[in-house]
Amino acid sequence: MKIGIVCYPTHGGSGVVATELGSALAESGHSVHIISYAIPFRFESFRRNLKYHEVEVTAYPLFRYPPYDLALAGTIMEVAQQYGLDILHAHYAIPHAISGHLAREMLNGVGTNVKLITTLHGTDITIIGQQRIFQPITRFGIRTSDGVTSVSAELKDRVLQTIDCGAQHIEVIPNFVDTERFKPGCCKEKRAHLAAPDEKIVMHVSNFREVKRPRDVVNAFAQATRDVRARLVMVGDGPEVGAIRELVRKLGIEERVNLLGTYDAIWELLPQADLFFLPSEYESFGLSALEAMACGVPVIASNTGGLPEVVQDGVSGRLHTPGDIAGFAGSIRSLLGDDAARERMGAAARERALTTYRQEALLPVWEAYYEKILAEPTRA
Ligand code: GMT
Repeated sequence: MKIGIVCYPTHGGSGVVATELGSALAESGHSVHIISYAIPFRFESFRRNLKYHEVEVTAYPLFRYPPYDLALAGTIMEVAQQYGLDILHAHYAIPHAISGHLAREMLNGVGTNVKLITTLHGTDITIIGQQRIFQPITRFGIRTSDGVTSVSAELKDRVLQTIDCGAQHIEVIPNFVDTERFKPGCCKEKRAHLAAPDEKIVMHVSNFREVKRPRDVVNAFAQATRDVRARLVMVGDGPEVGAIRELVRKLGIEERVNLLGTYDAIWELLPQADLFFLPSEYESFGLSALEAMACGVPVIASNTGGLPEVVQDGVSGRLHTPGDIAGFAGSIRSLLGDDAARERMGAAARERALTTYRQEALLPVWEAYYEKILAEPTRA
């Protein structure tokens, strides 16, 4: 198949999922075209069948807001025509589904019949889709897509509650993980750079937005480890970083917290962790938790959104209500002090990643879904 994939290039789960799906499809022989406004951070260039097309957004004095959505629609149209795309897979409803729809409309009658599939990743529904002005356009993007997928069952239910679009129109296809790259025991030499040999490592990876509740990460860690040799490793960057630095200083735990900033090869760091901690307000899925699980690391996370579908409470980790600092601290403390329980949960986490979320198992699911949509009449 000839497949176009539209995504955000920035650090965030949707870009990772889109890029890794594109790479895996190219690897299995499809011709894949990634369309974005910058090279996505996990994009591996120089691969046969995998091309990157940049959306050029031109500034012009008349445009106070350069029309990215239109530049994207134009780029999609060009790529679809030049390479005869069968499928356009938009990751994120706004504006990607809308630009995809516009491109498909423009292509109508030019001999190219491209099918539009939209994958919903969560924030397109929970945050953007909830803003009054974006609601009708999100609904429109979903309704006019030939196929719509959701990364978790919880997100699908949420969409059905807010958007009248028909349950049969949305397929749940969970995110996958490359279990060859994300695996226990990788890159052991990195550990010495993160912590002393007798220190336990609690790791958090995110884009430090409020929805990730990074302050809760610090507060719960501080509460849990007052008399425990442990280090908090926080990876990523984002709007809350300044506040986190300040909080770490206020709590007097600077010596036990590493704020690493952005680190792309995250599969090198995750296996060094004793616990992974993600106390988000909401996660439609929680890809970083799955990546930690694939590395054999137990996860302490919140019990909202799609997280309980990924992390089984008491088996591969422990879940608590968002904001329950005492609950999170209790789990961190008890697991850091119980090597056997941590080992058991880590093994269960790896097993879950292998049995339910392995890239090789989910790639054929995507291929079958594309085939199904190709066989159906266009929705627009
Ligand atoms: O969570 C973020 O800040 C990024 C966001 C995105 O759109 O890239 O992630 C969403 O999509 C990921 C991949 O499907 C999911 O693993 C994340 O849970 C989801 N984030 C939220 O729902 C807050």
